Amino acid sequence: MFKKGKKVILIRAGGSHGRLPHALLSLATNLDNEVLILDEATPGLVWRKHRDEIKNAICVGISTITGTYIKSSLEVAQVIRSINPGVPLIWGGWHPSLKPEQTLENEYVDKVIVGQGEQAFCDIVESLKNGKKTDDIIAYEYIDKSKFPVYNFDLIRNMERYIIPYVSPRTISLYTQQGCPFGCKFCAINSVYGRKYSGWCIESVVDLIDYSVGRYFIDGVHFDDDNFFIGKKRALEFANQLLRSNIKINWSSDTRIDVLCNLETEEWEMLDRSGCKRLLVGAESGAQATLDRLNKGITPEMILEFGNLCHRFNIIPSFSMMVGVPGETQEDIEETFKLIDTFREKIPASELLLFLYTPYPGTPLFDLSLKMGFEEPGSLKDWGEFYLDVPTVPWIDDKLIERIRKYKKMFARSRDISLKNKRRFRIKPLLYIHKIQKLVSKFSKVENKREALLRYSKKKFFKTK
Ligand code: B12
Ligand code: SF4
Repeated sequence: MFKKGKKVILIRAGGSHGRLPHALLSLATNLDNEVLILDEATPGLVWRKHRDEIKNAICVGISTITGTYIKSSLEVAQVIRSINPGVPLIWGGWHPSLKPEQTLENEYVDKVIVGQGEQAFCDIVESLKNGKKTDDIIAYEYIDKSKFPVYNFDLIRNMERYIIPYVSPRTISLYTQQGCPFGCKFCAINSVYGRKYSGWCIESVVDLIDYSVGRYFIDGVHFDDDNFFIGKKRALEFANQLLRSNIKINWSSDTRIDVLCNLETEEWEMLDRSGCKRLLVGAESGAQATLDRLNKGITPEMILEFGNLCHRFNIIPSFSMMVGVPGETQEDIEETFKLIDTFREKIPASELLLFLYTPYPGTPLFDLSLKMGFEEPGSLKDWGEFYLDVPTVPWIDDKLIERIRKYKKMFARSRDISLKNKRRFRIKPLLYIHKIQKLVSKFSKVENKREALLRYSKKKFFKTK
């Protein structure tokens, strides 16, 4: 049996770009055990300071995506092992889900969880506590996300570091929906989640935002969701509830051009009024042939129409595009640069995220890339050297890389969407007490509710004075 005080440690290594460690928060909120979240993005994080907790840990969960995050995760795993050689290291997240067998071969990996980890991780921790054996690779069926509680932010320390600096002075990221029914051929999502998708109900999302406005004084939310507008009804319901609850925030999200082009004028107006300030879309290419290769289901004309609609309703269109897609001709690439020039000319508020095509495992274009001469990294360690700005495929040359660099400089990567008038966030104390009571009982699983209530109110009143 484990001694009291033993914790489950959850780690995200590498940078965060201000994003909340959504995976770790979701795992931690759903666990009954005491959890310590160690996010390497925390300035000044010193592993040695957590020596005792690491020495006594039940297990350590490590989350990673493909690329340099793996390198950082392996470095951290090494540190953990040097402190506690026997602690089980359980890996999860996109890369381990896409390459479970190869991940398991690494000496710093004891178990791999494929896909959603909330329930599987709970079960592993229980098994470890009871000394029961489990498989080394564990994959559960996709579980409806609305079955999991929304994040308990109290599980992370110092929320301030998750305020996305380049989006707005006080914007946080949320992840409220998982999975996507579309089938873009460069995207790994289907190979992990099938085409299933689900999310928290909008009421919980709005509650969490309301809570974060009161507690952390945020004035913006960015949705890291796979596709916030998948259910257009859900997204519009969100806008509507923000307006009805009179919550004044600005917000932005990822979405699809075809869905947005089908919105009615009144629906666009509602987005505008609710504080929608940026929509990030996978425009991908200016060439129809490439859009078809990627199975995007859009045309260059729709991309421009979307940009114009954003312009009309005061929303920043943020275009994510790529060049070097397998099979692309020089003419196709020229079409993309031409379209980017048009954004600059006609939609000056546009933002551009321009990428080199990179093959990710589990995607249909990955297999095609292999056939076209791409050499797949042979181990988990080698996947850690898979850099974004270095071409990974033989058909991308230095000239193209140079051109991308030049174009990137011409666009603002991210504009400020902050609310200028912070005074709106002053909250009436009496109303607020009632609200905190409701929210504390909802979110505070780990600490004495009365104490938490007092702590929150003190902080609140201190700041609003
Ligand atoms: C936010 C985000 C970022 C952020 C922050 C990343 C970070 N370190 O947290 C930033 C902006 C930095 C980023 C950058 C990039 N990203 Co990104 N990003 C995302 C996004 C939108 C959300 C990630 C997230 O927090 N998800 C929410 C959590 C709840 O889901 P989750 O991570 O999948 O976790 C679940 C399971 O995986 C599992 N799990 C996860 N970790 C663990 C750990 C344990 C122990 C266990 C048991 C289970 C477990 O359980 C969780 C709960 O269900 C995802 C899309 C997505 N659906 O996840 C893309 C995604 C992860 N990104 C992707 C890509 C490609 C990139 C970029 C290359 C994009 C680009 N072209 O610039 C860069 C990579 C930069 C680099 N250095 O290599 C791909 C990754 C594919 C892959 N093979 O890894 C994704 C999946 C997008 C996609 N649809 O293809 N990204
Ligand atoms: S790229 Fe976006 S729309 Fe396409 S499958 Fe992936 S998440 Fe869905």
